Amino acid sequence: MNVIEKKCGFVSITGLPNAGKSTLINNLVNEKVSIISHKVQTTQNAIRGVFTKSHSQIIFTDTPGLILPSTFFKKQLSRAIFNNTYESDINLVVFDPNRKISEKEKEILKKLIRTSKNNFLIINKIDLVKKTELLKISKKYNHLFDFQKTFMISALKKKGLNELIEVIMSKLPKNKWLYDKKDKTDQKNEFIFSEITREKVFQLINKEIPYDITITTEINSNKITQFIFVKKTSQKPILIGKEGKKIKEIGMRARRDIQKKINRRIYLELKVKISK
Ligand SMILES: Nc1nc2c(ncn2[C@@H]2O[C@H](COP(=O)(O)OP(=O)(O)O)[C@@H](O)[C@H]2O)c(=O)[nH]1
Ligand SMILES: [Mg+2]
Repeated sequence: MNVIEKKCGFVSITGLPNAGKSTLINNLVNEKVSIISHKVQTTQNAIRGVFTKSHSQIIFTDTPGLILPSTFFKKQLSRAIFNNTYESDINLVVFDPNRKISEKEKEILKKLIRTSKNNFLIINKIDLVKKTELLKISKKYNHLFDFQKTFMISALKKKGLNELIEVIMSKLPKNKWLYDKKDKTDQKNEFIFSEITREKVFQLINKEIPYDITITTEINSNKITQFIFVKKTSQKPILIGKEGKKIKEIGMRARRDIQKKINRRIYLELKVKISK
């Protein structure tokens, strides 16, 4: 009998904040599993996105951007990223070629790359940078760090993603699949809906709201209620806006994305609360 053995592996997506990691995971698995923002540190938990094709399954994990571990919270976050990549089969290190890296960041990246196996250099946002510049950057980073392969992609424009998937698939270990063929993530709808609304808050409100707002979601058939918890009383009117315009716009955009995700109409109610 001719049985094709299944392959399955873990691929972590790492790099500095704003490099395009979340955009990449969403476009690799063709579904919004992680939220995008120009604001740094929006991805708080390690988020999984699953890609399955013929006999191969790739489990991607999006991580919060690497940050200099200055506070206890950041130290924990940073440790979580390192643990995650340590267990991965491949580590994609994503760079924004428009951004210079500091000496401290260089050290952190070196440590990350040293403790991970199969590191791939991913130069993202090639739609914004000249080819000659990209080659220079590739040379520089390959000299600085120990990469097995280099890819130049645009996560946003979906350029170079198929090639990346092909190479990853060729390196997957023989393993049982962990997810069903049709699964794209292991997150519950409640979590995904909260993340969608969090993304809209960041899109519509700039500096006044910190990234550590909490959103909870309750689903009651077609009625969804979300509580947005802010830390300070002063943040509440900012979220609500003049005559409730801000919160209305947040709700409209979130509802649109949620409906697209589950393919049916819903009623969305948002409530802003001060967390104790
Ligand atoms: N022009 C361009 N922008 C991108 C690309 N990939 C990501 N971005 C933008 O970069 C910003 C940060 O993206 P995000 O995925 O949240 O980065 P993360 O912090 O690494 O997860 C967003 O505004 C994205 O739209 C790309 O390939 N080209
Ligand atoms: Mg992100």
